[in-house]
Amino acid sequence: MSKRFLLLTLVGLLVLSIAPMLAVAQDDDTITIGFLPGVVDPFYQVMEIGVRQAVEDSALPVELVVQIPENFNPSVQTPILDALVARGDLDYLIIAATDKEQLIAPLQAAHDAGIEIISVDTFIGDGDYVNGPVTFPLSYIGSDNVEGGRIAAEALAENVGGTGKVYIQNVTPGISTTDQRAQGFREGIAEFPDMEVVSEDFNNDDENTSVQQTSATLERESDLVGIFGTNVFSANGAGIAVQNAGLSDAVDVIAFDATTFAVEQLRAGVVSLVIAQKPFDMGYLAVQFAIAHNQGVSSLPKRVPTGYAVIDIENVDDPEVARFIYQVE
Ligand code: T6T
Repeated sequence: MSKRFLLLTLVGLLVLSIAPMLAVAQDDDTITIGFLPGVVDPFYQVMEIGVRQAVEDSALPVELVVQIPENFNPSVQTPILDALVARGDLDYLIIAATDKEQLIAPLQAAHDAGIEIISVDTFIGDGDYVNGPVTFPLSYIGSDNVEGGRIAAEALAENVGGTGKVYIQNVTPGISTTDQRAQGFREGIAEFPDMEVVSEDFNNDDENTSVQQTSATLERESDLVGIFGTNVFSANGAGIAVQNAGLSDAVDVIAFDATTFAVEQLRAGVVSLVIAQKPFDMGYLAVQFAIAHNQGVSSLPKRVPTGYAVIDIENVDDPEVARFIYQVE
């Protein structure tokens, strides 16, 4: 055997023996992040754009696993979460929990399996990840929803001259965000002695249900002056019902979430205020938090409120405001 052949054989054997180690080393460097939002809607679609942009901008290798539930429901979201944990490769999970109590145990199990949890949009427990009953998630990045409800109440009260009956079109009890929006709204309306919240309905995140419930309320409460729609489908349905009843001049609608449909209704005079959240920022920051944590940053804030853009007919064409409309195309 020639010396040259012997040398090549030895190098070949060496490469073969360390190749698996090299592969493992490469895998270990990749940060694997799961993204599990609440449902398919324009709000979470924009959040996903933010998530993907942050992954693209990352100087470090990131693998992203996205799973989107068909319905906004903990019994749909939990098995998807369990399956993500069962993959065994996630380092981080960015999740909008669809129920503040029911998702605690499955997320605790994910955390026990070694996955770091970042809450976006919604929280679990009471959302206080420093002193509250649930502290294991790394952070809660999302709107201040009590404040959002108060913004809605103050605008509505001003529009109707501080007097009259109002109605809340809501999603499902137990969702942290929409519970807090209704709470903030009720607190805001309570400051006006001549105003009253006559009722609140829950549409289970279904626009048609929102239309039906709002239409029934409009028939029952002939002197209703305003409606707060607490999210995309609640607000869409409320607006459609008011429009169908020909009551756009008599009933003021405040829409939470800046879909293009809500903005159309603003221009049509059905909706008077559109409250835009910042889902892109939520998604982008969440990925950056995961990467920072992976790199050893140990003092990430446990709560990051992302703020609002409040859109009305006066400012809807201002590019600095219009950029917060949820554009998904
Ligand atoms: O309003 C958002 C989100 O903040 C909420 O938690 C659930 O509903 C939306 O996704 C809008 O449909």
